[in-house]
Amino acid sequence: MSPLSLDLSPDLFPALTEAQADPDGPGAHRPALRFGDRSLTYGELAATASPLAARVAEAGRIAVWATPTLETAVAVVAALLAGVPAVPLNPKSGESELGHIVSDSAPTLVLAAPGTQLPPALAALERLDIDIDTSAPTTSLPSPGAPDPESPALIVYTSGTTGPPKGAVIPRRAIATTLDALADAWQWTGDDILVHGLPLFHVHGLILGILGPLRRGGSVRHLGRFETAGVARELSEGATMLFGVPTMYHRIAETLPDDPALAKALARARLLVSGSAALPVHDHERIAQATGRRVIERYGMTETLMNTSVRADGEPRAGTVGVPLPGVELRLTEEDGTTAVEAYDGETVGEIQVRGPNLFTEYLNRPEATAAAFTEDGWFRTGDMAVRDPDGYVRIVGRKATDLIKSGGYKIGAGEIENALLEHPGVREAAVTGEPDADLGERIVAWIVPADPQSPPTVDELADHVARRLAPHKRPRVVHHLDALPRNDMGKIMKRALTHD
Ligand code: MCA
Ligand code: AMP
Repeated sequence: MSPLSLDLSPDLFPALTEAQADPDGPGAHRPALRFGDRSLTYGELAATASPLAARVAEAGRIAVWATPTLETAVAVVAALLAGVPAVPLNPKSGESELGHIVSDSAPTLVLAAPGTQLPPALAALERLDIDIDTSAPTTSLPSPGAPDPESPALIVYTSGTTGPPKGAVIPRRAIATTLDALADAWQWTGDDILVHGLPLFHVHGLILGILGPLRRGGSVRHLGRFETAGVARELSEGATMLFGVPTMYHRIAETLPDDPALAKALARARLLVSGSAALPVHDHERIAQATGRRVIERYGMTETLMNTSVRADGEPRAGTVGVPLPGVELRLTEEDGTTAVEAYDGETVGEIQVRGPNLFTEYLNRPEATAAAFTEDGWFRTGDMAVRDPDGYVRIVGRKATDLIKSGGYKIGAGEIENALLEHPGVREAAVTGEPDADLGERIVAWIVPADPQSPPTVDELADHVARRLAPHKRPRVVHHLDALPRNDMGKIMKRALTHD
């Protein structure tokens, strides 16, 4: 069989293409992916992903059971080689969330690691095992041709304030653009070795954390699950960059006083990057003090990929997300959502709006939601509120919607949890809020009016109920029982009045 020759335009993974074209060349022997004791070089990745790409090439859309494993990385690379859109599924998603995602995105196939048991919600889908066989001959695809840069690469589900999650359609162009902009900001090259333990069904872990190193021709070592010991080990064994959400850096900051090896390992890193939520200044300072290194923050969103970052050659100022990335237009707007705030004074607050080739194309099957997300002249409304320092550094100060909660770096809509709680027989009324949490950033709090005040459902019961229906990270951590929810004259729940004591 002839080797797979796909002219990706723009070629998402030049190092992979090169390894395919010259399987005996030095590029083919460079490390690409490592998960625990399993790893693939670029040549091996090409050998295992290209036959899989050929098998999925005719599928309209595929789902990937996105466990934190080598199989997930190979499946997503195969989908991208084939030009077939992939929907990464959270393997901890509950029945109701999975059911929604599958019916909304209508994949024709689900790819999963061999031996994985899939839940009933996926039973109707044809299953394809992701076999990692590096001895397989590379295969040519039936209809190669360069996939259109505007064509969908990934559909990533993200929560809104109300209703079930929406599928953000992310084109190939946005992935290439955002990764190249980050390469510029971070001086990220093929010599970098990234370490992280992020989940692989979101932008941070999958696009930045797996596709990022592959686009540069570098490598990634995934921890399987986040642990400070794994971070210390990899950074002391040659890894140069660490990606994490603030909860991970908080746990690092907590561990540092008793773990000199972790401090030493972090001190060796070229770049420590935090994102997905704000890293509190206290954690920034504790890490800087123990390691002599400053964590830098970048700011992004599922719909926009990355918008700003502190640059590797810039000043790492705690509490800011840096400056707009190359190619990203960023403005702050007044309350009306269209008048631009001109001030760079560190105090005038406006909503962040962005424009550029890093943006998604649409919410799948949701034209009204897509239209509402953009201004008439094409700015995407992020809902994040910020100020700009005189030198252009952006500081995020809050968000427009109080019904969006960021917990552990996951965005969670209060509405979907309220709906799930209302399906519990012991719940008559429910409201959900977020409250500050040193570890998670925010924790989910449920305020419920029990159906039977004599035997209200317990926090564990409601947490299990939400975890089973939606996902464990959406479970309430605290439950308050009330006789009635505070409502205004219109009957709307007044969440600001929900405070204990
Ligand atoms: C506990 N567990 C349960 C229950 N209670 N499972 C089922 N039912 C229950 N009632 C399980 C959990 O599943 C988990 O299992 C374990 O107990 C501990 O759970 P938890 O305390 O919730 O979390 P954690 O393991 O301590 O996780 C903290 C974390 C995690 C590692 C920081 O939150 C995380 O990975 N966050 C990353 C989020 C992220 O990548 N966001 C990016 C999206 P087990 O131990 O088996 O796991 S934002 C994005 O992409 C934009 C573009 C951006 O800017 O980056
Ligand atoms: P998601 O929709 O899950 O992709 O989350 C996107 C949201 O995460 C953004 O709208 C911000 O509110 C938040 N976010 C991401 N990075 C940062 C950061 N470095 N600092 C503060 N908030 C952030």
